[in-house]
Amino acid sequence: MELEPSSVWGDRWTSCDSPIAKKYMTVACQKRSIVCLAADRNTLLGLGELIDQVGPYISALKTHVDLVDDWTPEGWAELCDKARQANLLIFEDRKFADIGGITRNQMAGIYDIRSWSDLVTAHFISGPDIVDSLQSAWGDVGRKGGVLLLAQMSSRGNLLNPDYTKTVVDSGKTLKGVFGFIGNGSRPRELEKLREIVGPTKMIWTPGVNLAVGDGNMGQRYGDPCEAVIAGSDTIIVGSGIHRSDNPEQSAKMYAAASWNALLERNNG
Ligand code: S5P
Repeated sequence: MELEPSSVWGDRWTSCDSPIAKKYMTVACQKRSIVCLAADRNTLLGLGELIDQVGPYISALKTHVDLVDDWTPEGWAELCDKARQANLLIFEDRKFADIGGITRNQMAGIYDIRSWSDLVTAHFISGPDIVDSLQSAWGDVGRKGGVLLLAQMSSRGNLLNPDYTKTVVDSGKTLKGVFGFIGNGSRPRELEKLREIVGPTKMIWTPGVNLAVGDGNMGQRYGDPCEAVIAGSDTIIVGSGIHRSDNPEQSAKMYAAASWNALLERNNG
C-alpha cells in the first residue's frame, strides 16, 4: 500500500513549494526509499548495470558525468532514458562555482547538462547569481530544474565553517530556484543545527553516510544514515556503500529500509 506523501513527509510536504520537490517526495513514497545513489562508476555499462540492479530501491540518481571514460552523447542519452524509466530524478553533481555567465555556458558545452539533469549542485562562493544562471540555462532548453547548494561538506578539513553555512542558508532559502542544501551526513549534531536554520521549506540531502562504521578514502567521513535522517536529512546520498558492495541490490534494499524507517520515525514519532 502506498503511503500518502503528506503523512510521511509532514511539514516538508506542506512547506516545500517546489514542484520538483513534490515530485521527488511522491516517488520516494512509491518506492519507500529516500536513497539517492551516488553512481560513481566510470563506464556506461557499469552505470547501466547499476540502475538495473538497484533502480527500484532508490529515489534519485546522482552522476558525475565527467567520470565516465567511454562517454558518448548517444550512450548517455540511453542511460538517462533508463533512469527515467526507473522513475529517477537525475542529479548531476557538478558543483558549479563560477560567475553567472560562465556557469550558464557550462550547463551547455559538451555534456549539455541542462538538457538531461533535473538537479545540480552548486557552491555559493561566487554569490547568488549562480542560482539564476543555472535556472536560465535550464530555461534555454525549455526545461526546469532545482539547485542544491553546498551548505556543509563531508570531507575532512573542509572550509565550509558555521558562519559560511549560515550565510549560504539565509540567502539560499529565499531563492525559488534553490531546491535545497547539501549537509554533512557524517555529523548528526551539525546536521541538526543546519535543519534549525534551514527550517521546513527546503530539502537537505546528505552524503557521508554508510551502514558500515569507519571513514572512507582520502578524507571522506561517514556517519550512520538513520541518525542523519533523524537529525533532519531528507535524503541519504550513498555511493560506495552500494556500488562497491558485493551485492548492490541487497545493499540498496538495506539503505532504503533503514532510511525510510528513520523518516517515518522522525515525522510520526
Ligand atoms: O560534501 C560532500 C558533497 C558531496 S555531493 N561529500 C560528498 O561525498 N559528496 C558526494 O557524495 C561525492 O562527490 C560522492 O559522489 C558521494 C559520496 O560517495 P561515497 O562513496 O563516499 O558514499
